[in-house]
Amino acid sequence: MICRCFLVALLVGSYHGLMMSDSTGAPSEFNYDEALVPAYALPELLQMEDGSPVLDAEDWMERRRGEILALFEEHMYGRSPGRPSGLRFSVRSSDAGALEGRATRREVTVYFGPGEDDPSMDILLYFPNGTERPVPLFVGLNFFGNHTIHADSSISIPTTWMRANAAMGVVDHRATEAGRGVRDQRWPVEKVIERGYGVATIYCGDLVPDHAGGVEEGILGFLRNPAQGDRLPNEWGAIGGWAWGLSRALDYFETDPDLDASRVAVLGHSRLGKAALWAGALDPRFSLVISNNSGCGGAALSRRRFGETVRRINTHFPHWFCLNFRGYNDREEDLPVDQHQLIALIAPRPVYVASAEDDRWADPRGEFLAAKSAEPVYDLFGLNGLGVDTMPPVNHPVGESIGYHIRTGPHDLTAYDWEQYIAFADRHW
Ligand code: GTR
Repeated sequence: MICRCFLVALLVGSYHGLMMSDSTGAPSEFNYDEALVPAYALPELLQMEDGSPVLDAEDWMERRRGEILALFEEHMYGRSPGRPSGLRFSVRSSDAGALEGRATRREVTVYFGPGEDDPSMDILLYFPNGTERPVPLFVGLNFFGNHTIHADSSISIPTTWMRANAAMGVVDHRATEAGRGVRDQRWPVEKVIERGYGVATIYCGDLVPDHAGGVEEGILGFLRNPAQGDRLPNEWGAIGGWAWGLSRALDYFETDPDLDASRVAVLGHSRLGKAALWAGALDPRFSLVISNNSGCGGAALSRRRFGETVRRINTHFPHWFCLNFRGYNDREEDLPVDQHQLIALIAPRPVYVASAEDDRWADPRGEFLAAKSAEPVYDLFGLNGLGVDTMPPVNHPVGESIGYHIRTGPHDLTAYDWEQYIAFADRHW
């Protein structure tokens, strides 16, 4: 039963012209009251579409997993193409004297077509010197350019379109020198290197520019069949495109003898955390998957309608999901999937879901419950998931094959978060 005042909140929320936010940064006219979360039933994980039960890991891998993946493609993220035939890599630079000699910095351009003007993405990599080869690594997209993650003056600055953001040094929708290192607190490169891992990042706008017209540009426009006409209802959007780019980075890692492509953790924050989860679900080569504050359309259960809703995300970000997803605006209960199934698609590989206490917009409890509800699939593999039944207190990480924490503070990717991810990777690798 959906209570009336909650419906009113939703209707008001769908008018987003005058968005107010409270001290936590959460837009205020959405539901933040646990008592107003509608009653819901999650779609079955362990029942095939023909009604028969999933009895073991083989049933899951051979049959049920594919059914669920197809539903996510059809109704939510859209269908992604595979590796393009024209894919090629060019190492732009490699410097073994980076970070005072502690690391190697490498920049690699991945071309998606044969032409020099075809879309491409730049991967920035740091990996430790003097450790065993090949090196396991973390890979994630960034919001405002590779040069923002570290003050290192040798990092190339992206030339592709960028969202306006003066604090990130963006001028006329282009990155500038002023952005160098402005996001270094989200990317503790030295710390990751010290712990023996590499770190790789790509500017998300190299793949899909993050604006409503982005579906016509970048790789989405480039890989579209010109004869097709309008955008198809199940055609991929930005999240699909970003996830696809992460897999293309993995294609490169497989060719680089310094890197261990069998131990790559894909991680992402917020919208890029949604992309990391979808990449991990689609591409079983990722050995570990990390969702940082990914919220609606990421780790949070849609049916709870707590904080960001399906209508709001489709309205504000019409380019993120496939067109079919809009059919579930205000109809979350009719979605054939929910986000516990996205997490379950990663099994038996380890997955980590992280929330932040003040990030109510992303629905921390909904993220925890999705992780918890994915456990039956890990059980099929004889693996322990979270190891707890209720949400842990703040700053108390839990879990074996499914890691979870809620930390104090706002929507962000922090040193605390990284510390847990590195420890999780230590345990699994
Ligand atoms: C918000 C959006 C969230 C999340 C966030 C971000 O505006 O509503 O779903 O993706 O942006 O990416 O920082």
